[in-house]
Amino acid sequence: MTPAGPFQEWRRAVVYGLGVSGLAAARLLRSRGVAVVGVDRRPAAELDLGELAADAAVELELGAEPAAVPAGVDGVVVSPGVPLDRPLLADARRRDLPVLAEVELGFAFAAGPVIGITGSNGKSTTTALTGALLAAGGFEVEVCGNIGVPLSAVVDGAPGRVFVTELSSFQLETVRCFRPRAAALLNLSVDHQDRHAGLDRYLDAKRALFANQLADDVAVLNADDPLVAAVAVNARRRLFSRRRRVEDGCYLDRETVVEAAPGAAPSTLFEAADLALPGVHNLENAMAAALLSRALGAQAAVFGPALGAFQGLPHRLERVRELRGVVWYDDSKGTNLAATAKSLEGFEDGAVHLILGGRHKGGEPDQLAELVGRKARRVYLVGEAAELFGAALDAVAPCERVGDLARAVAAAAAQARPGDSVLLSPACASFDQYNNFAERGRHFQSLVRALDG
Ligand code: UMA
Repeated sequence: MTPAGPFQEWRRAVVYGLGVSGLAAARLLRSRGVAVVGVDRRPAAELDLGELAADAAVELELGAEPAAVPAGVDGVVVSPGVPLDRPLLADARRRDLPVLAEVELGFAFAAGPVIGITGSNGKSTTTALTGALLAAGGFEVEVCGNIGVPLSAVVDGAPGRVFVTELSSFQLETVRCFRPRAAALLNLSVDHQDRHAGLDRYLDAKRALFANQLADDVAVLNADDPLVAAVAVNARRRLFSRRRRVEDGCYLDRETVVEAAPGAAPSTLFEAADLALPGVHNLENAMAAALLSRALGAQAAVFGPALGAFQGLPHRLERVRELRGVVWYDDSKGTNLAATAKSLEGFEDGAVHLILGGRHKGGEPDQLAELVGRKARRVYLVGEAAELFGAALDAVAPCERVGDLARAVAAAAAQARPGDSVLLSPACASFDQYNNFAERGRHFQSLVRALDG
């Protein structure tokens, strides 16, 4: 197919960052005959280049990032984790070369409707939920984007599939033609300020999701979040609210989520009790997912059963097992202080055995002190940040420096009593002891499953 946007003119492109998204972008470009200059600060030994390493039309600049764009390049595809102030990107802008997100490239080749989902919290769950609702409605679906599988990696294949794409603010910073058929902004709170230098820049990135939509597209917005409700859109604006009726969108009426549309009688989308996932934030996520699915024509009758069957994503407050009255939870995705605080809030006071630590990502661990003091019966500290967290929390709860997950699981199993919960929600990255949060979560689950019944 002929790509939308600038790519049809490209003969040679820089792909900046050769992680998951850069590799997918490089492969998509190569499959369309575009030569690639792959740039990454990591050496080849740390990358998984596969067949690209032997491709004569792929040049590699590895181990150090060049400060200037090589001659004869038509544009740059940038990975979300590469900050836009890197010298090579500044040089590209100086020369008026396009610097485009990997999702922008993927979008240009997508032969089916694209749904875009962003927000500060709940993006991955809403993306997966939307995929589940559409699949229940009979659609062929690809669930992709920031959730883990790049859009560029799934666009080749049968036409007519729906691409349900999670978008981070990093990805949205460098979109240009990206036009989702339906898009949702779930909520906004201060996040990623290390990268965006101020809330305005962060909001601008989030707003970019709607910038290319036209009147026949759909924009789904959270009416209960003032910053989100104030976002201006060209598309049909559909609101979701737990607190008040809306004219176009959906709202909670006692325990029923009702759809409203101008000129149509209100009708039931689903019941709050249909959801398997706990918490009001998941009700909001489900409302957004239902409106996005309706935008593609899914029938509401399938929503209740699909929401009941959706058990959530791995490593996000995932219930692993109950053993002798103690419930074990894997929240390995809780990689910063705010995420761990949010997870802890849902637990009963004084009944949590909390496993914390790993590689510290910033912020003051004593932000957690009040909550840990209230919720935790005991804390088990692992990884590089054990001492940092211990110093902040020793005064509020008994803290054991156990070092690693195997010892944390053994210690918690010895201490926990019926009615308690054991929660791995580390508030830290995993990279000191694991390749990523998923590997850490899988290791935790295997240790917990191996405990004697
Ligand atoms: N690199 C450089 N120079 C730099 C920075 C990075 O060369 O200055 C290189 C690194 O050495 C590495 C590559 O760039 O080889 C990494 O690129 P990346 O950080 O963009 O990571 P990917 O592997 O491409 O994964 C990205 C997303 N990562 C980030 O946004 C940081 C993944 O989201 C996403 O799942 C994947 O694309 C597929 O779309 C992860 C994430 O943490 C889960 N997202 C953040 C979040 O959810 O909060 C935004």
